[in-house]
Amino acid sequence: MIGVNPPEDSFNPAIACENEWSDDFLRPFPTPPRPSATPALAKPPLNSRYETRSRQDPSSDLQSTPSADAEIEMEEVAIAVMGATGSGKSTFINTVSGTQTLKVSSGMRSCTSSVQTAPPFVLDGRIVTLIDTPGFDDTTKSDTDILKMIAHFLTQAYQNGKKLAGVIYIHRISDFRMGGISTRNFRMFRQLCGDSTLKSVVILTNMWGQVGKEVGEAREHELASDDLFFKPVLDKGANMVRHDESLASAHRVLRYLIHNDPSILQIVREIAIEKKDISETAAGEELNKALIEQMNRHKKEMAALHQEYKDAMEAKDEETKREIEAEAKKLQAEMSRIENESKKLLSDFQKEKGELEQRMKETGEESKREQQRIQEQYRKQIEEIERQRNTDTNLSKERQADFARQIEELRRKAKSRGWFSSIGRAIDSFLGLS
Ligand SMILES: Nc1nc2c(ncn2[C@@H]2O[C@H](COP(=O)(O)OP(=O)(O)OP(=O)(O)O)[C@@H](O)[C@H]2O)c(=O)[nH]1
Ligand SMILES: [Mg+2]
Repeated sequence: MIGVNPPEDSFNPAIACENEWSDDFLRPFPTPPRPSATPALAKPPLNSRYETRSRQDPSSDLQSTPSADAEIEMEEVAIAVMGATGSGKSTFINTVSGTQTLKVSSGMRSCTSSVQTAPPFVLDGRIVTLIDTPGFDDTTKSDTDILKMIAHFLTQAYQNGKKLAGVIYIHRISDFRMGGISTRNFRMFRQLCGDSTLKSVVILTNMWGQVGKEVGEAREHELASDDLFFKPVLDKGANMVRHDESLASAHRVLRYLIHNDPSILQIVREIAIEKKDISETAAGEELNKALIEQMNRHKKEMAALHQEYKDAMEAKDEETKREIEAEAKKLQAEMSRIENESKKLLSDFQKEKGELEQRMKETGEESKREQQRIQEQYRKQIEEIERQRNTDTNLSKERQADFARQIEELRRKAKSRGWFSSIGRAIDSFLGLS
């Protein structure tokens, strides 16, 4: 198996035809585990079965509107979404969380420059929070800053008992080739995750509408079978899944992960358990390697410029001299930037982490009071809806369902004001990045 096709012996065409995902686009892919009737308790194995939800029962397992009792039992899980700038991370999260909370880019500049979350939503009996992360090729922040932000966020989440069910890595199938930036992003991603958590990784390919079917499939095959691209992670248990922009497709992707046991990513293990500094982590070393490579390249370029300058002097070519001087200035600035990045990477991350925790403790009380105030507002709104519901004794089924939905929505909003929504901002302001 190359990670994109279902094992032949488990493929059941009859089931696939009953399924609303049985169109040509989705057929070649393994369907994630069927949600259990008691989702909070049962954990079906990954990829073990094919989806059998029939058209007669379309709402059976999509975003549910659980009763208050059911909500108490629901497990909360978080999933991190990573990938290059402009790959569609925020769009995917907005689609699946049913909000427009996260800004989506409209041009070449990076849009998401800090780690942030969308309001949680319910899927298959889990309360799911998706974590949006900036790509390592961000146009406004350095790779060191991005690495630190992600490392702080995930470490704090782990230490505060937040369960990470997995990671989605988004790749545009429309990309003509896996260029330098994509490769660098993916290398960093690998070092953040490590090998032992790859079963909790989904490589999501999107933007299928931008390429012809045959071209897309050929690229997908290459990505899945080349050692330079996704093959090594697929061999170690990651899944590669197509996303067609629809909500059903996004849910399908999430079902690969939400029933997983919590994963501890390599970066979190290294920092929170092994007490390493960021420069000693695999991701830190990878970044440092990239910085050294860049620096060496620029040194060679600078040496070549020196030679050209000498030649221009001998030839008394003033115009070329000026051009070379301008180019050398730019190169020098870039070399200084790399040097700064390197220094920042060597800064004492564990000390920084301790200070961040202290800062969060100090502001904790204040944000708790703010959260209580907001939750009180939501509680009052819920009471008002319940009062309306109880006043009218002849409510139609549709109206009752509508009230239940409104109540669930308010509960969801109240929850979204929780820990996740403030941690990203706290890290940004602590690192002086906001
Ligand atoms: N056709 C198509 N366009 C998409 C899809 N996902 C995102 N886009 C478009 O791609 C652009 C970038 O999307 P974003 O969601 O901002 O990407 P991002 O990965 O969050 O980008 P950064 O925040 O800059 O890292 C936007 O113009 C989106 O409308 C998709 O699945 N199909
Ligand atoms: Mg974004």
